[in-house]
Amino acid sequence: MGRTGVRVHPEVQEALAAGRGVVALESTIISHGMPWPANVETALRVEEAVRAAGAVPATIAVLGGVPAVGLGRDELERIGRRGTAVRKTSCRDLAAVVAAGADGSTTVAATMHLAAAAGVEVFVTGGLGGVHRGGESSMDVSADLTELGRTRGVPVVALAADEFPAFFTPHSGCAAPLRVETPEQMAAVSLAQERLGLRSGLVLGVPIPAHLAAEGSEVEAATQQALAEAEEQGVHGAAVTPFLLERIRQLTEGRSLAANVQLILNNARVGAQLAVELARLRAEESR
Ligand code: PSU
Ligand code: MN
Repeated sequence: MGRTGVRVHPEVQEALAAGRGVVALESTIISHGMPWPANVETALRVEEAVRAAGAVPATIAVLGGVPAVGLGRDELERIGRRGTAVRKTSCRDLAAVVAAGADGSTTVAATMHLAAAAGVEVFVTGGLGGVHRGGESSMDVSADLTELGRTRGVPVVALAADEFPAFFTPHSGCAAPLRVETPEQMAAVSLAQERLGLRSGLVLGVPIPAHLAAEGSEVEAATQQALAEAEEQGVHGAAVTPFLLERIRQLTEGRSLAANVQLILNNARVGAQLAVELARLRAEESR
């Protein structure tokens, strides 16, 4: 364990030392985003997809108060089986979970923070936290966004699309400010950003593969219903997204979960390609 108090898995340590591509993965999606055992199966498949593309996966969580970068299979299993009994841990919760010696599943924000502390640059998720519908009155804005924008001006890029993708559909109605055609092009942007001394994160939005996209209809109707139920039942804050994901899964009879699994696998492949290219560019530069 290094000065940062973060435990880095030996395989991840070796990959970082050798300048290989490493992809960080969050764990709230495992504890709060999917039911057991689909959550553990998916986490293992995502790690496998990262390996198949030539990079090393580093799933991040807090285990008994120790932030861990890279989990063993038994550790993934522990987070997945305990599910929502594990504390969902965003940046604001991190210190308390560590001090309590508890287990915590890290959100995008907390995962990015720990990944950066360990020197892991590329991070893959299914869904980035954002501003909930009605956010103008609830002020519920995910710390994922503040953490990403810690230094201002986050380049927001869409992969081979003009629109920034939504979750279950490629169409959000919002134009993406920037576009790249390939993960390799994104690696070049990332390296240029660093060389320019711009220290903020970059977001690459990967559209859900066309054959999985639910255009409007089913998922949108389920989302509207789930949102109304959340409101009725007074669900708010950190509990909103887990509530919605589970309710939408029930209402679509599992079809939303199947799409969620596939889109994360696709994102993992893209992220791994990006990490491998970034490592290659760095190696080329240092020759
Ligand atoms: N969106 C999803 N699935 C998820 C999440 C978001 O489609 O599992 C999780 C991620 O871990 C994300 C977190 O970082 O929810 C955001 O939570 P909050 O809004 O409480 O910051
Ligand atoms: Mn939220």
